[in-house]
Amino acid sequence: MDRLKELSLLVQHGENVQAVSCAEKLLAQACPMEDIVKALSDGLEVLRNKCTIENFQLLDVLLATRAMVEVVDECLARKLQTEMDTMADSFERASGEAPTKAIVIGTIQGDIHDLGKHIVATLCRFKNMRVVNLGKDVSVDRFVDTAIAENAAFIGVSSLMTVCLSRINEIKDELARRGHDHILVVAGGGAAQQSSPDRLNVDFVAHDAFDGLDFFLNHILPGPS
Ligand code: B12
Repeated sequence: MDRLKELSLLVQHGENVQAVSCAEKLLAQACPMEDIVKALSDGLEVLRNKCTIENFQLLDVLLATRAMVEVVDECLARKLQTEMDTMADSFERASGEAPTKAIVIGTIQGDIHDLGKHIVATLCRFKNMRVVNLGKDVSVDRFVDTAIAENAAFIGVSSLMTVCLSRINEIKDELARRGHDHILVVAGGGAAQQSSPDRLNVDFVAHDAFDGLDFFLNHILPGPS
């Protein structure tokens, strides 16, 4: 069987140990990280019908969730760390100091899904961004207060729950009201992806974690934090 397909199935069945070992083999074969993240997402996508208001098979979904998080933390993060360590010497020599640009990231109020956001936070951290992770169920005020206090360049907001989307619209207005509308707002997650930047009143809607990362990296200007 195709190894990426195997990884999806292992995650779907909550086989955490085997999923980690399968992902390690994929990385050893130089499989792109984008393909691994897609396989993880596909594994959870299949559980959609076990996670409805009427049919909530919590154990199955949580076991799959655990398998996905372990692959991200034990395989992808470790691989990114190794790449960073390899680059560190030459980078420090070239620039004198590590660059940091802050992103404040969280899941919008009312929504407790945080796996996608966790992947984005992991990728950003290993791209030398300073990540302030507010967790889940985060109010608009908390996003805005923290972004201003941290002198952040970006707010990354995740939403998988359609009913929570309307709150995202308020972030940019609240930033503008406080004179900080230079902070760029990027939305992501299954529900946000169904919408548009205009409808969500954000600067960008990311279709996956790498799409978001590209936006951040393309909009990082030199300067403090
Ligand atoms: C896992 C899961 C859960 C877990 C969450 C565990 C956790 N720690 O996150 C648990 C069991 C807790 C859960 C609970 C519920 N869930 Co649920 N859940 C899912 C499931 C199966 C997978 C979601 C997931 O993590 N996918 C994998 C990640 C990696 O994908 P992702 O989030 O899309 O992220 C990727 C991109 O979107 C992007 N991204 C995400 N966020 C961001 C942010 C930024 C800034 C950027 C740049 C990119 C980005 O990066 C990621 C990698 O590319 C989905 C079905 C689905 N496939 O979406 C339902 C789903 C999201 N759940 C759903 C529902 C209804 C619920 C419950 C209400 C069920 C209930 N009976 O109570 C509760 C929610 C309670 C609440 N208030 O939030 C619905 C939502 C429907 C809707 N559109 O409103 C879905 C879609 C299932 C369905 N019925 O269709 N759920």
